[in-house]
Formats: sequence, structure tokens, C-alpha cells
Amino acid sequence: MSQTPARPLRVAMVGHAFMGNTHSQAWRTAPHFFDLPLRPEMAVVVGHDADRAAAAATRLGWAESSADWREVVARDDIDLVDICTPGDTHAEIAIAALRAGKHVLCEKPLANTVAEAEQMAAAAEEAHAHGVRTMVGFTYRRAPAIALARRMVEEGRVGQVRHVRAQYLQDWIADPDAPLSWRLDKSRAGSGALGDIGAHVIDLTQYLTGDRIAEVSGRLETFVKERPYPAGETAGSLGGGGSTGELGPVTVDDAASFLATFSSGAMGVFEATRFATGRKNAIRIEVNGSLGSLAFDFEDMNVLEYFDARDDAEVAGFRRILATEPGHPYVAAWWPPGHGLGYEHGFTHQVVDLVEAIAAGGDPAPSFADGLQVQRVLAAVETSSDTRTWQEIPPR
Ligand code: SOE
Repeated sequence: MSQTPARPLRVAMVGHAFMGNTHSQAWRTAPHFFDLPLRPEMAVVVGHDADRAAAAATRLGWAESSADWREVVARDDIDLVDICTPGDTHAEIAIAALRAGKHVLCEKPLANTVAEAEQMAAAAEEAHAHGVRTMVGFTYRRAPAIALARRMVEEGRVGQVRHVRAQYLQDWIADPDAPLSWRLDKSRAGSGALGDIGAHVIDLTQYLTGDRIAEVSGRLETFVKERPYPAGETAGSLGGGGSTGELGPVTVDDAASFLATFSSGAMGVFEATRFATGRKNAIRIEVNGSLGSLAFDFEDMNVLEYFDARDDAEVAGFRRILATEPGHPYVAAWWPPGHGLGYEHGFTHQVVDLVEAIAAGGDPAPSFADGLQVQRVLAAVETSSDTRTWQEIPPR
């Protein structure tokens, strides 16, 4: 059991829906399984409706609630602001928090536009000089099998990377009657499948390869252009003009695909869709190198497949590594071999890595600068789709 560390890290979380739930369970759990150098205190949860924020505080384990993020961000007794709101509010909250000297953890994608992401990265750089740190919530990096894959690439086990194949497949709006939500509204979400889930595989593939995407040729599609407003919602609350029962516009992509060239020359094929009927949260990544291959599928997230091209042909084949050994990243803190981890553990590991980096004065990754680079790739895919041209992504 961990000793109680002396210094607290007082956290304020803005937003308490799906991501707020995952982040809350991470803040609650991390100190119980990992020896953290700082003691997270779940100080205050913020939501725009005071009653719902108060209920969320009780349900999720926050000491207080507030309906005013500006007042919370300005408080002297808050050290870190955790942003779990839709993308249209990320920049304003993050920049205010950084200027107030708070560390910031921000959900992905970093922002809705490159311009916002640039402002956030600039604010982060300025604050960094005063010891303030930032992180973007690309949590899948912290699935043990993915972190193991990164380690194996670094160790040279796949040699020179030639192909990267990445898919993020969901199907939650394949039904044309699935209602509108903020995720289908460009003014709130920035983009659709591209930014919501494509951003994850952009980050993952760059993390795994240690390389960056240098150019893309993409295509976006919106299959269902109008959907019903959700029951009980006024159209106005989703930025439309109709009333419950009427159809409103979908202003984001349903699916995105793109070809990519990494700066090393490796070729990438990417797909992000909410229309892959039957696929719920399938993040599939395959890396083919001169010495071997790695393959991962989040729907079997404790497994990493590895092919070693140096094996004798007669016995060669993909081996199925169960990434649940104590020597695998993050696993020693949890259960005995074979018992497996889930989606939520990535968020706990995110808290652990962030708290350790803050305490050590290190640089948490992915930082806002990394988030900005992903944002540039997203924008390049969109421009490419609009103009039917290849688009280069400038190095930082
Ligand atoms: C919805 O598509 C979503 O919740 C994403 O927003 C998350 O980032 C992903 O982890 C799961 O799917």
C-alpha cells in the first residue's frame, strides 16, 4: 500500500458527462493502485447547470460543485484543471487556466480548429516556463498492449517501418434514426468521425512509430445528412431551428479515410467511421517493418500480435502476446497475469503519468504541442477532401 504523500494536487474538472465519468474514476482510482508522488484531491466539478453539477459531485466523488468555470479556474486552491467538455470550449478554458498558473489536462482533440490549437500550444509554452504542464487525453496510448508495442518498435523488433494500417471503427449512428447530438454539430465538435476517433489513431500511429505524418490525401463523407432532434431536446440547444420530432442537419463527417506518408517514407492507410455496422470500438493498428509486424485490436485489448521475420519459416507466425505480465507497461500495479485490463484503465494510467511528470518537473506526453500537430493532420485531411489534393503537414 502506498504511503500518503505530503503534497496535494487539487483538481477541478470541467464537464461531467461520459469523459467526466472516465476521468473521475481515474482520479479516484490512481492513488489506490499506484504510488503517486502527489496526492490528487478531487476538489470541484463544474457543469453549466448547478443542480446537475451538484448531483455529479455526489455521484462521482468530488468535494464541491460549481456552475462557473471562470470562478473555479481563478481560485488559489486549485492546482490542475481537467477539461472534459465538447471541443468548442477547450481553448477558452485551457488558456484561462494556464494563465492562472494551473496545469491542464484536456480531452481530445485538443481544439476545433488549428488556430485555437495554436493559441493553446502558445499559452502552454508560456506557462511551461513557470512550471505549468499540459497533457492531451489520447488515452489509448496507455493500454498496456499499445505501450508494449511502442517499446518493441523502440527496441528495433520490427526494424524499419514500411506500412502503417490504422482503423477506428464504430457504428453508433449507422441507424439513420439515431438522433442528433453535439458530436454531430460542427460548431461544437469541430468535425465528426475524423476528429472524434480519427484523432486517436493519428496520435497512436505517430506514438507507435515515433514518426510524424508528413502528408495526406483524404476523403470525408456524410452518409445521413439530416437526423431527428433528440426527444426532450429543443432544436435550439443543438444549434438548429426546429422542434422535437423534426429533422435537423448533420454538419460533420460520418466517415473519413486517408492515405498518409510518414516523414520516414512509411506509407499509412487510415479509416475512421461511425458506420462500420457491428464494430463498436474497434481500433485496429498494424505496423509492418523490415524485421517484423505488430497488430492490435482494441476489441481484444489485452492482446498484442507480433510476427518476427527472423524466425525459421517452418515455425514462423504471428504470436499472440497476452499483455498482462507484471513486466508489461502499467500491469504490475493491477491483477495477476491473465486477469486483464479494460477501457477505464487507460484513464487511470493517464492520471499516473501526468502526476508523475508534474512532480518530477518533466514533460508529460502528449503535450499541447503534440495535440496541435494532430490538429494539423486533421485539418489537412479536411482540406484534402475539399480540394481533392494531397496536403503537406508542416513540421513543428
Ligand atoms: C465517441 O465516439 C467516443 O466516446 C470518443 O469520443 C472517445 O474518444 C473514444 O474513446 C470512444 O468513443
